[in-house]
Amino acid sequence: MRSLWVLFAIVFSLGFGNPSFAEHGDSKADATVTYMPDITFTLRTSIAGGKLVFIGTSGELKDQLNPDLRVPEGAVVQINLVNDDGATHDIAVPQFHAKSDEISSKGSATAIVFRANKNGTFEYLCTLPGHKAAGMFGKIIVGEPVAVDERQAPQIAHDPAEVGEPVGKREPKDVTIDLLTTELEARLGDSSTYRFWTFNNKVPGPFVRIRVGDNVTVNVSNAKESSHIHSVDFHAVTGPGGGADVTQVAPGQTKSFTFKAKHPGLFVYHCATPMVAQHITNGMYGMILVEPEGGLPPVDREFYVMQGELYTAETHGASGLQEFSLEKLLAENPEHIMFNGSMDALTKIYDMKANVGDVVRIFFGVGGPNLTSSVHLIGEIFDRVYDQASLTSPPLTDVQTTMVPPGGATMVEFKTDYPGRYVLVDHALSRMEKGLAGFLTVEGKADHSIFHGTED
Ligand SMILES: [Cu+2]
Repeated sequence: MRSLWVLFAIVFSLGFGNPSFAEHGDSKADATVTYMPDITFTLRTSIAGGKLVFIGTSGELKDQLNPDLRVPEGAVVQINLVNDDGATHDIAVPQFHAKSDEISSKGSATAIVFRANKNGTFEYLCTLPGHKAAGMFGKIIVGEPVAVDERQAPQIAHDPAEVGEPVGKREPKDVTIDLLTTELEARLGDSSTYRFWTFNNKVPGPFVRIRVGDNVTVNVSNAKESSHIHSVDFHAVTGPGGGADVTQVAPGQTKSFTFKAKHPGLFVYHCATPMVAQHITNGMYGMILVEPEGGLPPVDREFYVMQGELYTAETHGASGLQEFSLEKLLAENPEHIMFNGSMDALTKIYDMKANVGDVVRIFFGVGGPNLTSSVHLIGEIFDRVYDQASLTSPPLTDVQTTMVPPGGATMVEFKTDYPGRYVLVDHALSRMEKGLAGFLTVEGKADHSIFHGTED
């Protein structure tokens, strides 16, 4: 049925109260199609409050600016557009391949018709240059939001408890890191998906743990199903491009390099194929811990957390497959900001757990690509902050909030003293509204000398 409608944008001049349409030379359309739409909306163009807008003309939508258009899944939808301001406009719903003619004179009209054949939230807009930015866009909501079925939408969020094996007291040795770059549609939120690009099907990629002095061979394989070249730049590498110069890997191929880990520290790695910011935002980042001689001191719990942004055409909270927006990436205006790859990764999918009295260590990095994080754990104070992830400098002590730039990291440690739920945030707290939060649940006995409410 899709072929009957999705490329079937019909344009007409007037009289859309009782439309009768001719075919318009689309070879994919069925020549015998006649129809009545299941649902019709009429919008007019206008200038309101200095912005360009679509305005509803009848029923509940009357006089609403850029109204939400709600339709059942599978419905044939007609949107009429009447020019009411005398400027040139059109209307389009790109995800259903529907786009009208341009209309210029006041009173002229056009229309699009398409079948809303997938559930989700999509955009309608005027495609004339600058008009969307000036305000001409709204939402078309198809069906009820559906929960994303995990069998159809794999989970890419990285488990924060998967931190690899501490190196301990061993001598330097040869180590091999195998990275597979992939592109897959996966769960973004409960009712949304995104086409992520990953290392080893997780965001962030694997937490790599080696010792200073190790000779490390990195093999980067690009899945044959990929559509793009990928690569890797390890910030722990001394050498051209951190490895990216020699690992631009085409789909189905493998490239390798070997480096000596000269500096201990916690380092970010990421894909470095143009447009690098796009590869990073799509999920291609992770961290490598180069432990100092003798290894890091043991602690009770270790967690691996990375912050990243997604730039989608649809607004935060929309359902369905969310599409990448280059415009928003270049404006550094993300719709989603997340720990460990997807919405709710550290609030619903994984819970960081500890017991009262545990010493907890968090390896925290920012994939970004753009936002600096002001890392804060609500209700806790970091006993030690290894600022800028320098493991060879003495740590800062007794820190509330610490800053981590894109492509940077920190290591924080603290002893848990009191049970409860502690929330990891970026203290630029507007970002919490875009998904940025993680729970650390501490269990055990409450010591009321440390904290108590009036009812305790
Ligand atoms: Cu890439």
